[in-house]
Amino acid sequence: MTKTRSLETSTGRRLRTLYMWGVTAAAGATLIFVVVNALRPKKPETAGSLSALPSAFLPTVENKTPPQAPAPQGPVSQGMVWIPGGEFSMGSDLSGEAVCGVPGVTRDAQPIHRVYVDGFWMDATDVTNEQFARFIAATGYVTVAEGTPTSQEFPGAPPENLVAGSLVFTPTAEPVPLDNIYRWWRYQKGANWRHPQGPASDIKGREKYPVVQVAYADAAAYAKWAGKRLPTEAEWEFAARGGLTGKLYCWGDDFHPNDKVMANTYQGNFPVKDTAADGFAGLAPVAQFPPNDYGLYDMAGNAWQWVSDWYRPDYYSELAGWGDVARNPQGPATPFDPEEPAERKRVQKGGSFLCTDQYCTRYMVGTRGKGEISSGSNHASFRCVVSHDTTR
Ligand SMILES: [Ca+2]
Repeated sequence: MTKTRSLETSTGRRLRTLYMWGVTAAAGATLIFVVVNALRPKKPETAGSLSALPSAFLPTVENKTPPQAPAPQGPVSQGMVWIPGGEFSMGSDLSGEAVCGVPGVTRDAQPIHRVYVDGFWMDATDVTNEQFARFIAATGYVTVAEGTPTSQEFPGAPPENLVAGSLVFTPTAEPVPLDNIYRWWRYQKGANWRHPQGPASDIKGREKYPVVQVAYADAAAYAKWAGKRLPTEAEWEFAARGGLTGKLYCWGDDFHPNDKVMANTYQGNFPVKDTAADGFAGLAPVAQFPPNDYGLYDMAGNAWQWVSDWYRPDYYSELAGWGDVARNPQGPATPFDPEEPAERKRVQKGGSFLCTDQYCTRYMVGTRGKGEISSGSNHASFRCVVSHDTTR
């Protein structure tokens, strides 16, 4: 089970399976073994050492071609911003890894490799609860977390355990070893986008918060309804870098430039007490911090964002191995996470309000997260894009 490395990604199906079988408490030895193993820095799976691979960031070269049509107007009025596309260096280098409290966590974002993406339009913020509510009202769509798991999905599970729900972060009462995510994640009956923490919670007054508890299929369904699509990982990272070259964060190399807070992350002793020194304990409404140079908000922290690429930790090595610029990469053909070979995962980007330098640090712009596709959680959301060509 991956879980420590993917603390900030949705991990639900496996957790759900454990819950269904009522063996959560017994997950013990195997889980810890796997998690500890996951924490151990690993050699890359491709031939050669990381140090032998190209690792320099080369300048971002933006396209000069302006958009051929105004920003698209769909069933949601949210503003989209123009991302010019162009050529850039993608990934995270060893200096980025050194910032992270858990060595090896960012290894799947190496090596740095050269990528080109076409220009496109992108939502300036994550999709909000009020926007998602419009989609639900218009279509009657039922999200994955609202559906009752079936005995076909979970053969052998006791019927009383086949209940709808999703993953919810729960602070611990006191400091705990960071080797088992089940200490702070739980499967919560009745948790879904309308009740992000479970039935006792709701989204009244949270209209401008990112929608959470969305599985990949939910995000993709929304995007289709809105006449948009989910970004590729390369598009997302080009956009997040805002035209800058090789910076640690969307805004530069200083996490707090001039003592300014730039993103909603976690302060304090994880996972006991978030001190909210940045103004927010838990999720924040969208656009509470400065946008990047393309006008995009919250491309670091607050909520993870689904992108359309399947997850494989060796994908960057594959692209780098081509020895040429990867043009509009769409991700690997199939998913594979050696830490959880049976799970099908898509990439998530940006980190969340749970990211901390104690642990995951994946609010760094070149890093990667991953999420099992049928799982939502209360710290994962998404935003959409529209291709250049479709706006003509
Ligand atoms: Ca915070």
